[in-house]
Amino acid sequence: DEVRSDRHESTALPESTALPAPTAASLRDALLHHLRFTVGTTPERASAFDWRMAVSHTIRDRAVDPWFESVRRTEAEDRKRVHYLSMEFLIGRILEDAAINLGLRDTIDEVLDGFGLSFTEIAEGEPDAALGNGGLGRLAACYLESMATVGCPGYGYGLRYEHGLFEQSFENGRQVETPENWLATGNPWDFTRPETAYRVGFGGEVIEEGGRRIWVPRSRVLAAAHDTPVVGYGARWANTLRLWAAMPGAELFDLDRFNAGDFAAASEAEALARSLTRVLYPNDTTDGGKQLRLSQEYFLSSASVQDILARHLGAHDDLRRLPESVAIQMNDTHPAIAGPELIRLLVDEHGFGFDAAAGIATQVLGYTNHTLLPEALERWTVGLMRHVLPRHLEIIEGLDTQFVELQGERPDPVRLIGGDQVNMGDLAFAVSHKVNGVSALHTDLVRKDLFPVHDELHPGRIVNITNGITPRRWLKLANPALSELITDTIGSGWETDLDRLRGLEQHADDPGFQEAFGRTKRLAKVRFADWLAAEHDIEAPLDALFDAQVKRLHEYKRQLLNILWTIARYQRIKRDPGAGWVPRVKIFGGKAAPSYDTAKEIIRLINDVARIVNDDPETRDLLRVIYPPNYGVSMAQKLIPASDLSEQISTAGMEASGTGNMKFALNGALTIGTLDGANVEIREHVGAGNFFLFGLTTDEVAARRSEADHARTAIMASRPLQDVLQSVAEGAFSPDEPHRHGRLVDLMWNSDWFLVASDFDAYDSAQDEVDRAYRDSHHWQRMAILNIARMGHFSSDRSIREYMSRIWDIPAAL
Ligand code: GPU
Repeated sequence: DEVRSDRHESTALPESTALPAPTAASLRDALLHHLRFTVGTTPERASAFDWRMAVSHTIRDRAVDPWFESVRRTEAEDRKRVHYLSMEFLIGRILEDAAINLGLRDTIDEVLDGFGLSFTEIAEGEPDAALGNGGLGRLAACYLESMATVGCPGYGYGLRYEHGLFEQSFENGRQVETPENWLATGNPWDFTRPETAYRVGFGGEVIEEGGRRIWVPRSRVLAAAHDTPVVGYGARWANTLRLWAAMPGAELFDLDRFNAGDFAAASEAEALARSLTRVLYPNDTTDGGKQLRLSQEYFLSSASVQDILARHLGAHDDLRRLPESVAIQMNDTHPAIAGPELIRLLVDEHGFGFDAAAGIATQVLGYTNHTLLPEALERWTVGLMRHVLPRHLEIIEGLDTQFVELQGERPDPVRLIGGDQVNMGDLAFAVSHKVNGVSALHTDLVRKDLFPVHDELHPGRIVNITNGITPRRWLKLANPALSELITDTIGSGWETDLDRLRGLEQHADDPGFQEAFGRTKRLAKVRFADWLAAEHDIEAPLDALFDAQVKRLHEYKRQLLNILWTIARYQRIKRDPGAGWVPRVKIFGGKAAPSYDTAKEIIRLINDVARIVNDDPETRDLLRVIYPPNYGVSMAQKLIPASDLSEQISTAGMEASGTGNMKFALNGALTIGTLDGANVEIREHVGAGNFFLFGLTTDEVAARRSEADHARTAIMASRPLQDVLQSVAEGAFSPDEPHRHGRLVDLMWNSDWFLVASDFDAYDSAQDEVDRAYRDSHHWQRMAILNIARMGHFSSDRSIREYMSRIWDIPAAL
């Protein structure tokens, strides 16, 4: 149901319009041109905003040639492309990242300097593109950047939410959410393509006509493309991030119904269009159950699959050969309806038989699983599915029948539709040729606990691809001082070949290098502390150990363990102030889903503890608790380089991978962590001696949970924990409302599903070990340097190359 085809992207650039070489002089001319003709002002009158717009357009222009050239080559060489479908892209700011990848970071700096302006200040005016919740969305952003850097032809497909993740503030320690508004001042990065638009149907019924099933939707919404070029490092390749916006417009208004007097129905599609891409669902590890969410997922899937087929048919006439030119990767089950949608289009619109269509879909699709948490495994009721997507329900029933047949005589077969629920994980598995977990441990558990039957029926379909992070944003951009030191020491090249960091190993014991590394850490601390003071009026003592836990608030991530331990430390300092404590700043950051009450109570406890501890003159030089509000990508870029200790303390078996863990270690923070997710592999790479391990293993967690009264038993065995819980229960941190945290204390004693009590003493001992190691500064610096040197494996370039060879079957174009 394409409205107009894509003409823009295949247009090769005529020689004559190619831009002049990007010298300071030519960039200056371009900047003044944009200031005058795009922004409509003069250097004398331009505000910081005006300058940022002009700079962004100047930089964006430079992405266009590599972008067109990449499309031209992909088409000329008829290359296979990957299409990464994700409900989330947690990008952050774009300007500085683009400038770095285009090799223009220093030149534009120089140009702005000529106007008495600071590039850094201008860049920091840009709002974060926060079209995601946490790790899953940030991973998608790292992967797009790596695809462009290694030369993997492809597209990111997502939704252009008008409002990204909510903004968090604290009122009396409580989380308050306000709408985010990143588009309010215009987005200089996207190319709007109102003519590249598809109709997406919702609801209605399926009728039979000449032996064919025909879906007659009740309403149709237009999906319009907005494209952002994604340039790889060195600008040798660029891909497209295509975000769909639901478009109101004449197309949507049902004039026939209106004329027939059905006024409400006539504007139904219009109302749906207005709400579809209005706002990102703020749940991390989603707990769905909302019709609008299913509609969003279908809107993304349908528009993207239609676009993919249209592009294929623009160059080939045979859809049977789709798997030779197209791979589609589903980022968790959120876009899993793309499977049934592809089958529907092949069967209903292109005349394929069901089995042939399902076969093609399966060869094209891949599914990445990001969680085992039962509340996060998407399920939709059959009733809702029939109401929103009646034809897709029939197709899922067909796939279910196939899948049950495959299981032969198995007594209690796994069903894609179980009872009155459609299981999106089972569906995604059934329509994919590869299913991957995101760390070695997680993939093991996916095999054993989540999909044992599927695994038996399709041996080899499940593979592991451990997550990665882009070293451009998370080292070169975020930590310029350390990056420079690294380049001075081992030369450049590590940006695209992160294994070269190994070259730092031989300097780990060198006091000169240690000192230089220490200076970069200090600089990062100053930068972060200055920002904290300016932005949040929070003071951070620079000589303390910076101990950070930043991530979404979730019980399984155990911020509660961290804050309870902080209270224990506070009590000990009070008891024995002169015991030679290592000064610590405990840094927390992260948002709770607005409906997640327990997570919000934990936020309040942290803020309550901060208020008491930070105001206590006896302890404030030795212990500080800070919780800057509204953690996001840009805050992470400042905080991570400044950190000494990285808290990765989830209950074993529950964090699929973690990626923050990688960012910290790459910036020379040591990890205190459990054997969970990618922690396991990080520890193997950096060396067990350079990692503070504690806690129950996955198997021990399962065993402990089955012990009656494990919480009470563990608390009774730990005097420090008892004291902590008692003080919280008595209101030591909420004197105005002594019982404020009673429910959390009660949860600890009576349930403690996440085994905070069981791991408390082990965590406490590991924290003692941290102090001991930190006191020996040479020892600490050595460990930190070895962490950096051995993190090459965790570049997202490595992850993407694995996807290309093991799932997508795409060779690098470069
Ligand atoms: N993750 Br499912 C999210 O951030 N959101 C989700 O909805 C789901 C998973 C995270 C995992 O919790 C984290 O362990 C992992 O590193 C990340 O996805 C990327 O794989």
